[in-house]
Amino acid sequence: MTAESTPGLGAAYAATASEAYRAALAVIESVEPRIADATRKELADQRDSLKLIASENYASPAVLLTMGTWFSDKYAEGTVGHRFYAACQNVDTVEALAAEHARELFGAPYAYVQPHSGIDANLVAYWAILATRVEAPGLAELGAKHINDLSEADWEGLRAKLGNQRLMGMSLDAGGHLTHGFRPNISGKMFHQRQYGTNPETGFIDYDAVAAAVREFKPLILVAGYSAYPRRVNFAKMREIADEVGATFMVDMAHFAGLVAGKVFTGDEDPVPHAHITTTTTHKSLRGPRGGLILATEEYAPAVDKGCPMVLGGPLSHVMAAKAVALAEARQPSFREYAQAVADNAQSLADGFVKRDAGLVTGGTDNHLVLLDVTSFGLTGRQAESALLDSGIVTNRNAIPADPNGAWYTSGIRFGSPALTSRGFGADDFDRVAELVVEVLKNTQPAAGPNGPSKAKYTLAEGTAERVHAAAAELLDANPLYPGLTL
Ligand code: DSN
Repeated sequence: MTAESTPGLGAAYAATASEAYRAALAVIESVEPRIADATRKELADQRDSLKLIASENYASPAVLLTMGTWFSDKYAEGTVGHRFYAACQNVDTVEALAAEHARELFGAPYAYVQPHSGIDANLVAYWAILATRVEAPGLAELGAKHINDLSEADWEGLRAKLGNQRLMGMSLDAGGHLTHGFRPNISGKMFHQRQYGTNPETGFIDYDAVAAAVREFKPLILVAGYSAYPRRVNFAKMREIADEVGATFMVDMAHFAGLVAGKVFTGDEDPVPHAHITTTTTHKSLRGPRGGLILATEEYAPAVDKGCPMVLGGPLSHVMAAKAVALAEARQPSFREYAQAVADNAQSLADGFVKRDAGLVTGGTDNHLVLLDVTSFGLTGRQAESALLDSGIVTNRNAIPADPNGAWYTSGIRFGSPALTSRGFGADDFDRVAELVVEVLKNTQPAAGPNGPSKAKYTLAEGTAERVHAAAAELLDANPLYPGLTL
């Protein structure tokens, strides 16, 4: 796998893209030179660092350029063929194409491409489920067609029912996402919530324990999916668990959508045939523009279709256009090679840590991410993240199950393979990355602050940052980002 064979990222369009970016930056420069400057610096920084944030990637120039057009200037509330604004014929073309690519790519009966982010997608999904499972039957019971026809008292009764439903998702420290019912998030406030964790011994999902918790709590919605769980999920089994109590089964595949699109996750590991609703972002392993996407069964499609203006502000038509381009790229056969390389490279990174005695949550990975327990180096996640950044390695600190340092300082560092795989990094390169990470962490010591021990302060042995920077530069030079693109 090289950047050349990664759809849209090779040098084929480098000359044209260079011209386009040079012209765009000259126009920006004439209005606000500091923004042009920051834009150039951002490319340089992304080119010059080992980007290992599991939720990030590099979109192709075709995807990026698609976002900079006049579609940004158009209001288009509503959906294809049913807008609250006039003159949406070209937005209709864009939205219909993006949805068609999404349906074909994921084999879903229905796709909604308007969500601005993953959180928005989850909120639209929750409200679509509430509308389908609570509001519609409530209206039928009251013999009304529309909520505007209800008396004040009946409306208050229905509102109370909407606000009295149950949601169960994976807990944040086990690797779930904020929007899966974490109390401080709106999802934890909208619903009565309970969370399932992982087996404290192994770190893996214990399906029998999930089934027992679901039987006891009887949620309206069971959510699967994760942001920091380094293992695959059996979605067929999760659907059976949901069916037992009549729960709607929702999967948030934001992190691993690229592995689903690239057919690395198939059968029981492909959420789309098993979930009633599947949500995702489009910018992580799927390698599209920053945004969200929802796939649904026919039963939930009409309610999801009302996402804007029910939950969402006006659709970002320029981003929907870029989603269409990215989804077209993901439908190319070479995207499957990319997705397989993402999984193989994460495996190589995990093996590289294990053979160097670094502790991993669950002992390894079989998806695109690795969760390193940095207590084995005597560090907090915050100290490790900062020392790695000093050495040109960009990661993010992350809680581990039952984290003794809480969600701010944490005890873990999360690594992902999607971005560097897009640059063409292979298994040997990822082993070298593991070596460099371990070198930094072994040379990092916790330090005291003015008031005693600190969870943030650290010292890095002299020369480490320079040595690791130089070694990282060799890897980066061998696998250039946007080869041939010059500003
Ligand atoms: N920010 C995403 C992540 O890093 O996993 C989830 O919201």
